[in-house]
Amino acid sequence: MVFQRHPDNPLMKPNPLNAWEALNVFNCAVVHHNGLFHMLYRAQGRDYISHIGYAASADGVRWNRMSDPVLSPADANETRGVEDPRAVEIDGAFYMTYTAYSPNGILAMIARSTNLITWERIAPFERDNKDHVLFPRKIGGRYAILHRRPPDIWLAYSDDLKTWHDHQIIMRPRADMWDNLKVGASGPPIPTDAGWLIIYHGVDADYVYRQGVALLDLDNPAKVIHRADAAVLAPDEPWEFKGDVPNVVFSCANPIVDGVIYLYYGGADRLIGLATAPLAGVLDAAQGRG
Ligand code: BMA
Repeated sequence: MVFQRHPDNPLMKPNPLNAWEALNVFNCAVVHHNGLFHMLYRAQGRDYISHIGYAASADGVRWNRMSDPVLSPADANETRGVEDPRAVEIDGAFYMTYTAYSPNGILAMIARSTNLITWERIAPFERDNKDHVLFPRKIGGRYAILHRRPPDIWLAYSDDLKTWHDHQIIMRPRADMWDNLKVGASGPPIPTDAGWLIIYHGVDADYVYRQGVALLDLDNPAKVIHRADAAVLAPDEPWEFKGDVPNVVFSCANPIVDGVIYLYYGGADRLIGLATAPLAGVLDAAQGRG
């Protein structure tokens, strides 16, 4: 596999002292900003309602957690939780995409912050949609987003983060492969000279969640330059096979520090782990080399 697991995995476990994060801590956003790693992580208590917690780290491995969540259910669309945060910095502000969950179903949301702690909801993105993640810079003067109308990964554009245009499918599940059931974006697309490197999750008919890579055109990310055949991370450790939902490695974060991709992921919807790989090696995989 292209990514190597950190020897200290799992890096974060549920905290029985806080009811809201006593059962599961898993899918997380991570932003590296001004020399510090900032994590926003999905946590569940025994009521299975998801909140989003905050943690900071100097090395990306040892984390200092805030005792209260930074985002909790706030309205009728969020009564069952706020899930799966992904975060980017665009023009000096931070944007978090997350999924609101309630008896009404799921609703993809967008929020904004200037300090990563206090979040203001901007607007819903779309109902029955999730796995949405903003590109870290505008493309052709517009905001761009990857999103998921099941079972495919879509692309869309906006001038104001409220109204979205030019929706188009960019990647579908592939028959007879590890991503044959559904696909969704992982962390934010990574700009490189060769194109946008994207990490995504694929699900197979046995509901195993793996991570894969592809390369999109820089100016027109609807154009997939290459998509690697093989997964770059797949469940392999006991805590990835068994937890709340079995056989899951699910990532919402891939910050780059000193040329290394830090792939943070939830293992079996219960714990948080880290796998790393040199950017150059992942780019080779995404281009079908090496
Ligand atoms: C997806 C999301 C993730 C979760 C995964 C595996 O649909 O809800 O939050 O990690 O399923 O259960």
